[in-house]
Amino acid sequence: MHVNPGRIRAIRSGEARGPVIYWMSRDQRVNDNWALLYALEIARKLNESLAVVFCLTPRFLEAGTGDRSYRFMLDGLRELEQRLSSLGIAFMLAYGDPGDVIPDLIDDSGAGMLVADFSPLRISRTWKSMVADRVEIPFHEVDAHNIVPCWIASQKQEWSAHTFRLKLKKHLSEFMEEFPGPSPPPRPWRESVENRWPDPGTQKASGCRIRSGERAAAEQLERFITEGLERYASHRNDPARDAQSGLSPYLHLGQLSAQRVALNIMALGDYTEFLDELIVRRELSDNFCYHNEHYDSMEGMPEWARRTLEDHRNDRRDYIYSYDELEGAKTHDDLWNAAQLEMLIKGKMHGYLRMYWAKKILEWSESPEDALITAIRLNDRYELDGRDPNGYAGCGWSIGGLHDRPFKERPVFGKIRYMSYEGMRRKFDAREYINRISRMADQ
Ligand code: FAD
Ligand code: FO1
Repeated sequence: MHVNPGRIRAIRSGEARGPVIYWMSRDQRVNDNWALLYALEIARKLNESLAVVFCLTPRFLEAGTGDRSYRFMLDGLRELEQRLSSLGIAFMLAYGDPGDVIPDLIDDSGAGMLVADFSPLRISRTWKSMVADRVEIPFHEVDAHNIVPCWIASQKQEWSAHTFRLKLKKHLSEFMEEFPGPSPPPRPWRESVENRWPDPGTQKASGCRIRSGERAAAEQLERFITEGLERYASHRNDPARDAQSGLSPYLHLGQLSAQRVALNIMALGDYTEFLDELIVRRELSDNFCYHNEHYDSMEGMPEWARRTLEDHRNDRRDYIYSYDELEGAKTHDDLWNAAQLEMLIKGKMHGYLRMYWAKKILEWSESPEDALITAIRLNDRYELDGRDPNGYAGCGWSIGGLHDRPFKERPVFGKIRYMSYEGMRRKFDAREYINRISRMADQ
């Protein structure tokens, strides 16, 4: 079986000859990975070897090597090294800026073909164009993250989930195929590889309670299917109950394929609410970041939302909190503080509270611009699933009216959808949630 050519784009074309390198970044898994399958397909065609390279940078957006998110990622990469080795595929952990490291590695190894996975984020695109400028071998990119490749789903930025859903539906049956298993390449990598792993002792003790890696991801999916899926539609917006899938940290780092999740769940029945979040909402975020270079600033927000926020720029704010006060969960609002603490402790805030959390940052900041910067900074610093298109779309939706419509006008928010403390208390048992988080903080 061949990888659907619609998933593949040539960043640099040419005739491939020699060993193949898959530069892995966003899709950190062995199973159900179209980029790995494509690299294997080329290696077979050339009767050549394959190595997977991960280029570790000291910082990635708001995260740095000592942080919990790095620890989580590195735990998964260690498991990946073993899985690849059992398939006869070399794994190299390289250090430094990919724009330098990848071309040097290609020169040193005599590789004849480079394959990369896809991300719409600015940083990943910059890395790729730096690499493309320096290499002279064919360089192909595979969208192994989205079910419908981002460049096929839509050729423009979509303004609502509704219009995007209609476009995705046209392509879903073509791309929602079962994955073949990966098989060993025809030849082993010429040299044996000894990776130097960062010393876990130098990393901050992690308060992370979420296990990392492909195995943990598959187990979490199974657990959700047996224990959570049936009550997802009715309880997913209740932070006092544990009815979300818990899959986002794994999906973010590509330790789990969204297409695998969709295939397994679609085989069980009609779980529209879950599949709509997993497919439409998630892929809409990639559409946003891919087509809008200002995805992380107010400049990238819809015109109506910027106008209404401008009209209310000088409205009186009852509270204004500094970044440090927000980071330290030191506001007058016990529900907001609990949500912030959940993120600090667990690395994963409940999805329903993320909306409330970001909207209150708008209410308590000097300006919408400050609010968006603060929300993204905290989200990217502390969420295990942060630094992801979903985060930019989520903060944009809450603060900048992205993918949303105008609501009744009110102070500070203008026509941006508002959420209140009282409204949250009517929807779920806020006291129960706050107590649960304070017990977690005491542990
Ligand atoms: P489930 O409800 O079980 O959903 C399953 C999967 O569907 C998720 O893992 C995710 O991939 C996708 N999904 C669900 N809701 C959304 C959504 N609203 N938009 C896009 N995809 C969605 N998600 C992130 O992955 N990373 C982030 O950094 C992030 N930051 C957010 C910030 C704000 C302010 C808001 C409002 C939302 C944010 N989200 C983010 C979206 C959403 O809240 C999370 O994806 C979800 O809570 C993750 O938990 P789960 O996997 O248990 O979700
Ligand atoms: N990708 C890399 O290629 N190298 C890194 O060092 C790296 C660090 C990193 C840390 C936290 C995190 O959440 C993601 C990180 N990623 C890194 C990127 C990631 O796998 C995705 O490519 C992006 O999040 C784009 O969606």
